[in-house]
Amino acid sequence: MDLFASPDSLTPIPIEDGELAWLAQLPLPYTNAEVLARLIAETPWRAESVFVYGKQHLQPRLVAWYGDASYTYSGLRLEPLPWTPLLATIRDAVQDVCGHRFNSVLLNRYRNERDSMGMHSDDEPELGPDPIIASLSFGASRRFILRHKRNKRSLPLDLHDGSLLLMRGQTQQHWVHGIHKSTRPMGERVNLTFRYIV
Ligand SMILES: O=C(O)CCC(=O)C(=O)O
Ligand SMILES: [Mn+2]
Repeated sequence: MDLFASPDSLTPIPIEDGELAWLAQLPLPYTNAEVLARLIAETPWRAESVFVYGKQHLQPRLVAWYGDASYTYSGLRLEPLPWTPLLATIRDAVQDVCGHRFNSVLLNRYRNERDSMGMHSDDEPELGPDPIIASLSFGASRRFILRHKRNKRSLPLDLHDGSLLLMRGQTQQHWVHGIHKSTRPMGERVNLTFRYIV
């Protein structure tokens, strides 16, 4: 079955050298506002330092890592927290829509417009070749930029409250993505990227 062809689920976003699909609102047994408030309140958020080009930096966002396996990200080893009932419910809803299983989730909390994520690919060896990554957003809309590694073409996507973006196929091989800082005041946003650690 081609899950990308089902009209009541994900809509494909055509891009070269990759596969993207999108759903405006993931069906959940809670409102988006309830999920955002609970994720902010219940998560042991961490401000992590990472090594980039041999220098230590504090990441401009807060993070938490949940799941069944540890993960190395920009030289940072993250030991997972056990799934909470809320995160397990969300994971199951994401799995139903994507037709794919996930065993880990990285939570990123962007406190305001000054928080960001640098351009990168989710291509760590633990993710295996052609990883499938489901990105779910709550709270303030932020612009997610995809940029093709070779021809530098860029695709901006506004990821709004409750939306789900699926990246799969060769997307991580050929594209980088990230969230820029903004000068316009913005509220809190929490993004969850569901992954499968091999
Ligand atoms: O916050 C986002 O939308 C992007 C998150 C992301 O790229 C990541 O966690 O690897
Ligand atoms: Mn990413």
